[in-house]
Amino acid sequence: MSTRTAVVTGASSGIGAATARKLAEAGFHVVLTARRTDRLDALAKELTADGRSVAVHALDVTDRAAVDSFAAGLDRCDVLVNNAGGAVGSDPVATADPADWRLMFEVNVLGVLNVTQALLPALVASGAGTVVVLSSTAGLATYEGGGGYVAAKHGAHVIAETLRLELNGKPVRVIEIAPGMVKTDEFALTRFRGDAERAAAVYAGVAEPLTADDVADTIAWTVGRPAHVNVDLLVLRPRAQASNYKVYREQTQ
Ligand code: 8X3
Repeated sequence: MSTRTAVVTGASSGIGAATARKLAEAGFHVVLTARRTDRLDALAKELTADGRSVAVHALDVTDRAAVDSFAAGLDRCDVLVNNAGGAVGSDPVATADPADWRLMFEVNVLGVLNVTQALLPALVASGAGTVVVLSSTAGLATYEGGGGYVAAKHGAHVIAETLRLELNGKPVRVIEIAPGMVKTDEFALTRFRGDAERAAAVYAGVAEPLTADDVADTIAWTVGRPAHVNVDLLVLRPRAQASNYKVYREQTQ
């Protein structure tokens, strides 16, 4: 029997890369996917040197034909981690650019749909499949300026909820992970279109925002539960964040 295989989307950085590491450490053969293969290659080299089993596949989750051909080439799939996603812009609904919204819907909603649909037959065939959907606390409650991202993450949340109902009776569980404030190299920077000052302000005075490792550790824990145990939805935030709005910030001067 071949090794259990986990596919991670958006594995080139942040939560995706950290999750790939944890699952490889847990003994999975991990298929690292993302658009930026140079980063995947570097991660694969590091993991291989540590004796882990990994493969790299360039993948844009919004490209359905590419997703289908990726799925057709996979020997097996036991775990799918739908991690690829992100926020672009922080404009109010009244003035937001529909192009930003389209982009966020493409990656956060249709990306999850594309990859999940394509890998579902293999996940069912595994006899004990797991679909992880990385949503966000933005998928459960809204905030001003969240607009398109909040709407898209609500979409991801609804995919997880609906899929769980539809798969009832099949050997596939659906786990939703909803992180709050996570400090990664890219999330806030992308949201603010490269404005490093605005990106840094998100975390200003917050003693310990979550790290990508914190989230990856949680994902690996849920995936590691026995197959009959389904962690439906797990919300995690740093202690300093009591809600999307209420964040404790230490005075810096
Ligand atoms: C990221 C959390 O609060 O920036 O998914 O929307 S938040």
